[in-house]
Amino acid sequence: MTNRPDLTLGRRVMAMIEDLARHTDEYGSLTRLYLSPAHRAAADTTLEFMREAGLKAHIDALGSVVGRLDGANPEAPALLIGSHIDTVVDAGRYDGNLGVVLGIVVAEALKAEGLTPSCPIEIVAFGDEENVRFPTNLSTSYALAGRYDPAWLDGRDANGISLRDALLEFGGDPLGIAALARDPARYRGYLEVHIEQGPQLEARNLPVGIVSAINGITRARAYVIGEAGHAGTVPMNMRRDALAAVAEMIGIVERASSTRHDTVATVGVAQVQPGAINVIPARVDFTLDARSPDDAVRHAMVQDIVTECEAAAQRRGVSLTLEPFMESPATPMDKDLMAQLEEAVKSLRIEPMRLVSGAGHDAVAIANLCPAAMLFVRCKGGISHNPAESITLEDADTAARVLFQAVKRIVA
Ligand code: HGY
Ligand code: MN
Ligand code: MN
Repeated sequence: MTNRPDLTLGRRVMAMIEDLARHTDEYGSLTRLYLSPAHRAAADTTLEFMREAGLKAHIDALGSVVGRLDGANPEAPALLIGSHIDTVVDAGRYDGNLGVVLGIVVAEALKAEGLTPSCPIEIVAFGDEENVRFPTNLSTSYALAGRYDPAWLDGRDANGISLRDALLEFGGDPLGIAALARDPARYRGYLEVHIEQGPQLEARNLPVGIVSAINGITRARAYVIGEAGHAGTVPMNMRRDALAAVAEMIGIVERASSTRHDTVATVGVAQVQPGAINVIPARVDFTLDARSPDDAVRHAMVQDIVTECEAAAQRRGVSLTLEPFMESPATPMDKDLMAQLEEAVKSLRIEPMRLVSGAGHDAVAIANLCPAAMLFVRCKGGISHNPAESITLEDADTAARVLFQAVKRIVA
């Protein structure tokens, strides 16, 4: 395959993406949370895709779909390619799914070109990258890196269902998790292709880019407790209004992040109790998601946010409880694999741009198993975690051809 202007690969990618997008837990939108019925259906479809591509495929103890092409020397260290098929709530269809489909399409293209890779190629569709349902963090990819925390099995979703019970319901096997850990000596590297979920490639009019590092993340749950009261009778200076306090705290979060370089922080969830138009809010539960490519900067920003929010709570006579529950380190990508991606990009006469990933990815976990690198694909308006998320057929085709060239360089 040299330049295939006929967009064959792109069409195959888009068709598989559409097939997967049918699997949702919410009619009318795309929501596919870890171990849900839609995740099971999407895993079964991915299994079919992998087998049709000639891969030996199975669904592992944690629900990840794993396909393997043995290659000329099945004992040689394998190349791992993957991403995730779980989604956020009311999601776009490319986040995660694109990287899994591209791996499978490249495996098909190798076969179509009669190319046998020198080593095994393993393609994985992870299931818990978004960490939306359970208080976990990249649990299915950390399992491959031998870093699954058994305590994650006791985590519960909003309906009180434990990850363990959901896993059993899905057809998974809590007792089979330890055996998922891969031997680092048997893996030469990991490639993940993912939509950029940001505006930089589009601004530079580039279809793809090479990721240099992935942001570190701190996530916390918080709640503020004030006092319910009659909205009509309690004077403003005598209130302990939990929502007014959180409004001030959200301003603190915004200032702490926008006054630093390359940092972001978000309050994505806020639940007000009792939630009546004529009652002064008694309690607000909210979340914090704070990120930076530099761990020391991130920790300093979170500390400032906590200190200033505690002072605001004191002034307002409300209580603040803030519990960090997830830490993900800033993760530099592997220089050699980045160079391979760069050569592949240049072989298609595309300018190789490097950029930091603001979003977290399974590559953060897999970087604990073997060298990892990522290729970003332009998405319209940088929009993601939104049903308006979109890529063009041409960019899907370009991403497939770049990945094909990179894989050929690595496993030739
Ligand atoms: O939140 C993230 O960065 C990723 O999309 N899960
Ligand atoms: Mn993703
Ligand atoms: Mn995502």
